[in-house]
Amino acid sequence: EPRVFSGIQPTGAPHLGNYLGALQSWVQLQNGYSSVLYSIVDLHSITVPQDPETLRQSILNMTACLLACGINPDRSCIFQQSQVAEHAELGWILNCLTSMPRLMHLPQWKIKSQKNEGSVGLFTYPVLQAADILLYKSTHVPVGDDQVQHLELTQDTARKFNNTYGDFFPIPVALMGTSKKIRSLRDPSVKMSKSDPQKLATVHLTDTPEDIVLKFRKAVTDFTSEVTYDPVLRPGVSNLVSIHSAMTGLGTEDIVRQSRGIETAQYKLLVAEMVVEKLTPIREEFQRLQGDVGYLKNVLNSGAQQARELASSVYDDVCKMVGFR
Ligand code: AQP
Repeated sequence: EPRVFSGIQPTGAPHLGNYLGALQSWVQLQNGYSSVLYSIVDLHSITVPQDPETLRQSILNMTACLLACGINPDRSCIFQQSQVAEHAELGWILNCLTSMPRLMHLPQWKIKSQKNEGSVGLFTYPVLQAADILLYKSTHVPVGDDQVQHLELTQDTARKFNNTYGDFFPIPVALMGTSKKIRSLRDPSVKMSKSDPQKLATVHLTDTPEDIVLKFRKAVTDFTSEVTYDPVLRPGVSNLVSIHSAMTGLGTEDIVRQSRGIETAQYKLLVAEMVVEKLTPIREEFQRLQGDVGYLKNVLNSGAQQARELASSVYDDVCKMVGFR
Protein backbone atom coordinates (compact mmCIF):
# COMPACT_ATOMS: atom_id res chain seq x y z
CA GLU A 1 0.00 0.00 0.00
CA PRO A 2 1.57 3.33 -1.06
CA ARG A 3 2.31 5.71 1.76
CA VAL A 4 3.85 9.18 1.71
CA PHE A 5 6.03 10.46 4.56
CA SER A 6 7.97 13.67 4.95
CA GLY A 7 9.20 15.93 7.72
CA ILE A 8 10.18 19.48 8.45
CA GLN A 9 12.18 20.85 11.37
CA PRO A 10 10.57 23.39 13.71
CA THR A 11 13.62 25.64 13.62
CA GLY A 12 11.80 28.81 12.58
CA ALA A 13 9.19 29.90 10.08
CA PRO A 14 9.51 27.90 6.86
CA HIS A 15 11.06 29.73 3.94
CA LEU A 16 10.70 29.98 0.22
CA GLY A 17 13.14 27.08 -0.27
CA ASN A 18 11.10 24.82 2.01
CA TYR A 19 7.95 25.90 0.20
CA LEU A 20 9.17 25.47 -3.37
CA GLY A 21 11.34 22.43 -2.62
CA ALA A 22 8.90 20.57 -0.41
CA LEU A 23 5.67 22.07 0.95
CA GLN A 24 4.19 22.93 -2.43
CA SER A 25 4.34 19.28 -3.44
CA TRP A 26 3.19 18.13 0.02
CA VAL A 27 -0.11 19.87 -0.67
CA GLN A 28 -0.52 18.25 -4.07
CA LEU A 29 0.32 14.76 -2.80
CA GLN A 30 -2.73 14.80 -0.56
CA ASN A 31 -4.84 14.29 -3.66
CA GLY A 32 -2.84 11.45 -5.17
CA TYR A 33 -2.29 9.24 -2.11
CA SER A 34 -4.67 7.93 0.50
CA SER A 35 -2.08 7.63 3.26
CA VAL A 36 0.03 10.73 3.87
CA LEU A 37 2.02 11.65 6.98
CA TYR A 38 3.81 14.96 7.62
CA SER A 39 5.90 15.22 10.73
CA ILE A 40 7.22 18.25 12.57
CA VAL A 41 10.54 16.73 13.46
CA ASP A 42 11.44 18.26 16.78
CA LEU A 43 13.89 15.47 17.68
CA HIS A 44 15.93 16.54 14.64
CA SER A 45 15.82 20.19 15.59
CA ILE A 46 17.75 19.66 18.84
CA THR A 47 20.75 18.24 16.97
CA VAL A 48 21.88 21.86 17.15
CA PRO A 49 21.20 24.01 20.26
CA GLN A 50 17.62 25.31 20.67
CA ASP A 51 16.05 27.53 23.26
CA PRO A 52 13.16 25.54 24.84
CA GLU A 53 10.63 28.38 24.84
CA THR A 54 11.42 29.27 21.24
CA LEU A 55 11.17 25.61 20.23
CA ARG A 56 7.77 25.26 21.90
CA GLN A 57 6.54 28.28 19.96
CA SER A 58 8.14 27.13 16.69
CA ILE A 59 6.29 23.81 16.83
CA LEU A 60 2.94 25.61 16.97
CA ASN A 61 4.02 28.12 14.32
CA MET A 62 5.11 25.33 12.01
CA THR A 63 1.76 23.61 12.51
CA ALA A 64 0.01 26.85 11.57
CA CYS A 65 2.28 27.29 8.54
CA LEU A 66 1.61 23.79 7.24
CA LEU A 67 -2.13 24.31 7.57
CA ALA A 68 -1.85 27.76 5.97
CA CYS A 69 -0.01 26.28 2.99
CA GLY A 70 -2.95 23.96 2.42
CA ILE A 71 -2.10 20.76 4.28
CA ASN A 72 -5.50 19.43 5.27
CA PRO A 73 -5.60 17.46 8.54
CA ASP A 74 -8.55 15.44 7.24
CA ARG A 75 -6.41 14.12 4.40
CA SER A 76 -2.94 14.10 5.98
CA CYS A 77 -1.68 13.12 9.38
CA ILE A 78 0.18 16.14 10.78
CA PHE A 79 2.06 15.23 13.94
CA GLN A 80 4.96 16.06 16.19
CA GLN A 81 7.77 13.50 16.02
CA SER A 82 8.56 13.41 19.75
CA GLN A 83 4.96 12.45 20.53
CA VAL A 84 5.59 9.06 18.90
CA ALA A 85 8.30 7.37 20.97
CA GLU A 86 8.97 4.69 18.36
CA HIS A 87 10.91 7.14 16.17
CA ALA A 88 13.75 7.23 18.67
CA GLU A 89 13.41 3.52 19.41
CA LEU A 90 13.64 2.41 15.79
CA GLY A 91 16.36 5.02 15.31
CA TRP A 92 18.50 3.20 17.86
CA ILE A 93 18.09 -0.15 16.13
CA LEU A 94 19.00 1.39 12.77
CA ASN A 95 22.01 3.18 14.31
CA CYS A 96 23.31 -0.26 15.17
CA LEU A 97 23.08 -1.28 11.50
CA THR A 98 24.89 1.80 10.15
CA SER A 99 28.64 2.30 9.87
CA MET A 100 30.39 5.52 10.86
CA PRO A 101 32.14 6.01 7.49
CA ARG A 102 28.77 5.83 5.72
CA LEU A 103 27.66 8.94 7.65
CA MET A 104 30.94 10.82 7.56
CA HIS A 105 30.64 11.87 3.92
CA LEU A 106 27.11 13.24 4.01
CA PRO A 107 27.06 16.92 3.04
CA GLN A 108 24.82 18.22 5.83
CA TRP A 109 27.16 16.83 8.48
CA LYS A 110 30.12 18.47 6.80
CA ILE A 111 28.36 21.85 6.61
CA LYS A 112 26.56 21.93 9.95
CA SER A 113 29.36 20.50 12.06
CA GLN A 114 31.55 23.38 10.93
CA LYS A 115 29.11 25.90 12.35
CA ASN A 116 28.42 24.07 15.60
CA GLU A 117 30.42 21.76 17.76
CA GLY A 118 28.88 18.81 15.96
CA SER A 119 26.86 16.69 18.39
CA VAL A 120 26.60 12.90 18.07
CA GLY A 121 22.91 13.55 17.35
CA LEU A 122 23.82 15.74 14.38
CA PHE A 123 26.14 13.03 13.12
CA THR A 124 23.51 10.31 13.22
CA TYR A 125 20.42 12.35 12.35
CA PRO A 126 20.20 10.87 8.82
CA VAL A 127 19.67 7.49 10.53
CA LEU A 128 16.83 8.96 12.59
CA GLN A 129 15.45 10.22 9.32
CA ALA A 130 15.57 6.67 7.99
CA ALA A 131 13.66 5.55 11.09
CA ASP A 132 11.06 8.29 10.56
CA ILE A 133 10.36 7.02 7.07
CA LEU A 134 10.59 3.27 7.70
CA LEU A 135 8.53 3.36 10.90
CA TYR A 136 5.44 3.75 8.70
CA LYS A 137 6.70 1.43 5.95
CA SER A 138 6.55 4.51 3.75
CA THR A 139 6.96 4.04 0.02
CA HIS A 140 7.25 7.63 -1.23
CA VAL A 141 9.19 10.53 0.24
CA PRO A 142 8.90 14.04 -1.18
CA VAL A 143 12.17 15.86 -0.56
CA GLY A 144 14.05 18.89 -1.79
CA ASP A 145 17.14 18.70 -3.91
CA ASP A 146 19.35 18.94 -0.81
CA GLN A 147 18.07 15.73 0.77
CA VAL A 148 18.68 13.19 -1.98
CA GLN A 149 21.74 11.65 -0.35
CA HIS A 150 19.88 11.21 2.90
CA LEU A 151 17.13 9.32 1.16
CA GLU A 152 19.76 7.06 -0.40
CA LEU A 153 20.95 6.31 3.11
CA THR A 154 17.38 5.38 4.06
CA GLN A 155 17.22 3.00 1.11
CA ASP A 156 20.53 1.40 2.08
CA THR A 157 19.39 1.08 5.68
CA ALA A 158 16.14 -0.60 4.66
CA ARG A 159 18.12 -3.07 2.54
CA LYS A 160 20.54 -3.70 5.38
CA PHE A 161 17.66 -4.45 7.75
CA ASN A 162 15.96 -6.71 5.20
CA ASN A 163 19.18 -8.62 4.56
CA THR A 164 19.92 -9.00 8.24
CA TYR A 165 16.52 -9.87 9.65
CA GLY A 166 14.35 -10.84 6.68
CA ASP A 167 12.36 -8.99 4.07
CA PHE A 168 10.26 -6.40 5.84
CA PHE A 169 10.66 -2.75 4.77
CA PRO A 170 9.68 -1.48 1.32
CA ILE A 171 12.50 0.50 -0.31
CA PRO A 172 11.13 4.05 -0.38
CA VAL A 173 11.55 6.22 -3.46
CA ALA A 174 12.10 9.96 -3.61
CA LEU A 175 9.45 12.20 -5.06
CA MET A 176 11.55 15.07 -6.27
CA GLY A 177 9.94 18.46 -6.55
CA THR A 178 10.60 20.25 -9.80
CA SER A 179 12.44 22.96 -7.89
CA LYS A 180 16.20 23.32 -7.78
CA LYS A 181 17.81 23.99 -4.45
CA ILE A 182 16.95 27.58 -3.51
CA ARG A 183 19.95 29.58 -2.35
CA SER A 184 20.50 32.34 0.18
CA LEU A 185 19.71 35.79 -1.21
CA ARG A 186 22.85 37.14 0.48
CA ASP A 187 25.26 34.36 -0.40
CA PRO A 188 24.27 32.14 -3.32
CA SER A 189 27.01 29.64 -2.47
CA VAL A 190 24.85 28.32 0.41
CA LYS A 191 21.26 27.09 0.45
CA MET A 192 18.45 29.18 1.83
CA SER A 193 18.03 28.10 5.43
CA LYS A 194 15.62 28.85 8.29
CA SER A 195 18.39 29.31 10.77
CA ASP A 196 20.59 31.61 8.65
CA PRO A 197 21.54 34.47 11.00
CA GLN A 198 21.74 36.96 8.10
CA LYS A 199 18.39 38.71 8.19
CA LEU A 200 18.14 39.43 4.46
CA ALA A 201 19.23 35.95 3.32
CA THR A 202 15.96 34.09 3.84
CA VAL A 203 12.42 34.84 2.69
CA HIS A 204 10.05 33.41 5.28
CA LEU A 205 6.46 32.46 4.49
CA THR A 206 5.45 34.86 7.27
CA ASP A 207 7.29 37.90 5.82
CA THR A 208 5.30 41.02 4.98
CA PRO A 209 5.25 42.24 1.36
CA GLU A 210 7.62 45.05 2.38
CA ASP A 211 10.11 42.56 3.85
CA ILE A 212 9.93 40.43 0.73
CA VAL A 213 10.54 43.33 -1.65
CA LEU A 214 13.43 44.58 0.48
CA LYS A 215 15.09 41.16 0.57
CA PHE A 216 14.86 40.73 -3.19
CA ARG A 217 16.00 44.30 -3.83
CA LYS A 218 19.11 43.58 -1.78
CA ALA A 219 19.68 40.14 -3.29
CA VAL A 220 23.32 39.62 -4.21
CA THR A 221 23.82 39.34 -7.97
CA ASP A 222 26.80 40.52 -10.03
CA PHE A 223 27.87 43.33 -12.35
CA THR A 224 26.16 42.02 -15.48
CA SER A 225 22.70 43.50 -15.98
CA GLU A 226 21.25 40.82 -18.27
CA VAL A 227 19.14 37.94 -16.98
CA THR A 228 20.80 34.64 -17.84
CA TYR A 229 20.79 31.18 -16.26
CA ASP A 230 24.26 29.98 -15.36
CA PRO A 231 24.36 28.60 -11.80
CA VAL A 232 28.13 28.21 -11.83
CA LEU A 233 29.26 31.57 -13.18
CA ARG A 234 26.22 33.62 -12.14
CA PRO A 235 24.76 31.90 -9.04
CA GLY A 236 22.95 34.99 -7.74
CA VAL A 237 20.83 35.83 -10.75
CA SER A 238 20.39 32.11 -11.53
CA ASN A 239 18.88 31.66 -8.08
CA LEU A 240 16.27 34.29 -8.96
CA VAL A 241 15.54 32.43 -12.19
CA SER A 242 15.22 29.17 -10.20
CA ILE A 243 12.73 30.81 -7.86
CA HIS A 244 10.79 32.23 -10.82
CA SER A 245 10.81 28.81 -12.45
CA ALA A 246 9.60 26.97 -9.34
CA MET A 247 6.85 29.54 -8.80
CA THR A 248 5.47 29.39 -12.33
CA GLY A 249 6.42 25.95 -13.62
CA LEU A 250 8.17 27.62 -16.59
CA GLY A 251 11.55 26.24 -17.66
CA THR A 252 14.64 28.35 -17.06
CA GLU A 253 15.24 28.77 -20.82
CA ASP A 254 11.76 30.15 -21.37
CA ILE A 255 12.24 32.55 -18.49
CA VAL A 256 15.53 33.81 -19.86
CA ARG A 257 13.95 34.30 -23.29
CA GLN A 258 10.99 36.19 -21.77
CA SER A 259 13.28 38.36 -19.71
CA ARG A 260 15.40 39.68 -22.56
CA GLY A 261 15.85 43.42 -22.25
CA ILE A 262 15.02 43.44 -18.53
CA GLU A 263 17.83 44.59 -16.23
CA THR A 264 18.59 42.48 -13.15
CA ALA A 265 17.49 45.34 -10.85
CA GLN A 266 14.05 45.32 -12.47
CA TYR A 267 14.01 41.54 -12.60
CA LYS A 268 14.51 41.34 -8.83
CA LEU A 269 11.36 43.38 -8.31
CA LEU A 270 9.43 41.29 -10.81
CA VAL A 271 10.31 38.09 -8.96
CA ALA A 272 9.59 39.80 -5.62
CA GLU A 273 6.08 40.73 -6.80
CA MET A 274 5.45 37.16 -7.85
CA VAL A 275 6.55 35.88 -4.45
CA VAL A 276 4.42 38.48 -2.64
CA GLU A 277 1.38 37.37 -4.60
CA LYS A 278 1.98 33.70 -3.79
CA LEU A 279 2.78 34.20 -0.11
CA THR A 280 0.20 36.81 0.89
CA PRO A 281 -2.75 34.42 1.31
CA ILE A 282 -0.50 31.99 3.18
CA ARG A 283 0.69 34.70 5.57
CA GLU A 284 -2.86 35.88 6.22
CA GLU A 285 -4.09 32.38 6.98
CA PHE A 286 -1.03 31.78 9.17
CA GLN A 287 -1.82 34.87 11.22
CA ARG A 288 -5.42 33.78 11.68
CA LEU A 289 -4.41 30.27 12.80
CA GLN A 290 -1.72 31.56 15.12
CA GLY A 291 -4.47 33.02 17.28
CA ASP A 292 -6.16 29.63 17.67
CA VAL A 293 -3.69 27.67 19.79
CA GLY A 294 -6.42 25.28 20.97
CA TYR A 295 -7.11 24.22 17.40
CA LEU A 296 -3.42 23.79 16.59
CA LYS A 297 -2.94 21.56 19.64
CA ASN A 298 -5.98 19.50 18.66
CA VAL A 299 -4.56 18.93 15.20
CA LEU A 300 -1.25 17.77 16.70
CA ASN A 301 -2.86 15.53 19.29
CA SER A 302 -5.12 13.72 16.89
CA GLY A 303 -2.24 13.44 14.40
CA ALA A 304 -0.06 11.84 17.06
CA GLN A 305 -2.78 9.38 17.92
CA GLN A 306 -3.11 8.26 14.31
CA ALA A 307 0.66 8.06 13.83
CA ARG A 308 1.12 6.04 17.05
CA GLU A 309 -1.32 3.43 15.88
CA LEU A 310 0.62 2.81 12.68
CA ALA A 311 4.02 3.07 14.34
CA SER A 312 3.37 0.70 17.22
CA SER A 313 2.33 -2.15 14.97
CA VAL A 314 5.41 -1.83 12.71
CA TYR A 315 7.74 -1.41 15.67
CA ASP A 316 6.26 -4.46 17.36
CA ASP A 317 7.12 -6.57 14.32
CA VAL A 318 10.63 -5.09 14.26
CA CYS A 319 11.15 -6.06 17.89
CA LYS A 320 10.16 -9.63 17.14
CA MET A 321 12.51 -9.81 14.14
CA VAL A 322 15.44 -8.38 16.08
CA GLY A 323 14.91 -10.84 18.94
CA PHE A 324 13.59 -8.48 21.61
CA ARG A 325 10.35 -10.47 21.94
N1 AQP B 1 17.07 25.87 0.18
C1 AQP B 1 16.23 24.87 -0.09
N2 AQP B 1 15.81 24.65 -1.36
C2 AQP B 1 14.95 23.64 -1.63
N3 AQP B 1 14.44 22.81 -0.68
C3 AQP B 1 14.83 23.00 0.59
N4 AQP B 1 14.54 22.36 1.74
C4 AQP B 1 15.21 22.96 2.76
N5 AQP B 1 15.95 23.97 2.30
C5 AQP B 1 15.75 24.03 0.95
C6 AQP B 1 13.60 21.24 1.86
O1 AQP B 1 12.66 21.56 2.87
C7 AQP B 1 12.26 20.37 3.57
C8 AQP B 1 12.30 20.61 5.05
O2 AQP B 1 13.59 20.91 5.47
P1 AQP B 1 13.98 20.83 7.01
O3 AQP B 1 13.39 21.91 7.75
O4 AQP B 1 13.64 19.50 7.54
O5 AQP B 1 15.52 20.81 7.05
P2 AQP B 1 16.62 21.64 6.40
O6 AQP B 1 16.87 21.08 5.05
O7 AQP B 1 17.75 21.60 7.35
O8 AQP B 1 16.01 23.11 6.27
P3 AQP B 1 16.61 24.46 6.67
O9 AQP B 1 15.64 25.46 6.27
O10 AQP B 1 17.99 24.61 6.16
O11 AQP B 1 16.59 24.43 8.22
P4 AQP B 1 17.74 24.63 9.26
O12 AQP B 1 18.23 26.04 9.03
O13 AQP B 1 17.10 24.46 10.58
O14 AQP B 1 18.76 23.61 8.98
C9 AQP B 1 13.20 19.28 3.11
O15 AQP B 1 12.49 18.41 2.22
C10 AQP B 1 14.28 19.99 2.37
O16 AQP B 1 14.74 19.23 1.27
